[in-house]
Amino acid sequence: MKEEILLYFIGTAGSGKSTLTHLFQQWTELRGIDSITVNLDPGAEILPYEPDVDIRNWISLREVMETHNLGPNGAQIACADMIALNIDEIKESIESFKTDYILMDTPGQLELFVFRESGRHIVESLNPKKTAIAYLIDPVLAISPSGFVSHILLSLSTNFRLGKPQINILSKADILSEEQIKEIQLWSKDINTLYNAVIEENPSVYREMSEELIQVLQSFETHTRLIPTGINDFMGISDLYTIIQFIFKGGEDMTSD
Ligand SMILES: Nc1nc2c(ncn2[C@@H]2O[C@H](COP(=O)(O)OP(=O)(O)OP(=O)(O)O)[C@@H](O)[C@H]2O)c(=O)[nH]1
Ligand SMILES: [Mg+2]
Repeated sequence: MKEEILLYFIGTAGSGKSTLTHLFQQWTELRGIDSITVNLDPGAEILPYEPDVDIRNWISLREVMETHNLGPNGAQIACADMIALNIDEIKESIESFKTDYILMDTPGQLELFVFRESGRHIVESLNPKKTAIAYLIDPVLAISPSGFVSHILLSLSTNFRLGKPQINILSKADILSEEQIKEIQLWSKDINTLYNAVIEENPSVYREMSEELIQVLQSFETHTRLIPTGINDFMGISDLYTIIQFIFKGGEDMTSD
């Protein structure tokens, strides 16, 4: 029996979704765990991996732009809805692979997948009970305390919309120093440190609003923990894998099957 766990990589544009999809696949391959990759980005021009299922076989951003005389943003919206319309065929194609991990690389613009109905429809149409979300936090955007808080709020919105187990990832952590990683992790673990850092960053702007925002984060404390990942030596991938195994199998490791 294959696990057939769907793992969606979601994050802001350029946060490293496609790279992490590829890294996770390489990591599973090295450990003899079956996985496939699914590209859900109709506008992807170059991917670091060869997708097993590719939305571009059904929908092409360029074609939609030309046929409907749309600019790139309008065409992305049209494409997002077209993916949902083709979901039965996509599902059939995914199910033809009997595999343990189905790695779903989502489109660059997070809002297309998270805020439009089509993204939720896709998640609910494929195996929703075996679905987890890897939410990528781009360190370029999370290096300041206010940037970090904003990103965590976006992660919470994603969780609110999709309602699936979600793991926060600090992607591209190899571009940060060890001190920077520790500092961001401290913000994620200790709400008071985060609050003080936000106030220190800009007291006049943040003093009033931060208290309430931090209270919101405090009540969702588990969503503020995060795993640093990076391209060097599969940084963080085994931690991510362990958490997913824990979510679906209570911690049982498939490599020991
Ligand atoms: N140093 C470093 N660079 C990374 C890492 N992951 C991604 N990048 C770089 O960041 C850029 C964006 O990476 P992608 O994997 O294409 O990000 P994405 O989220 O799929 O991008 P879109 O689909 O266009 O939104 C590329 O130049 C990658 O080489 C990482 O772990 N470390
Ligand atoms: Mg991508």
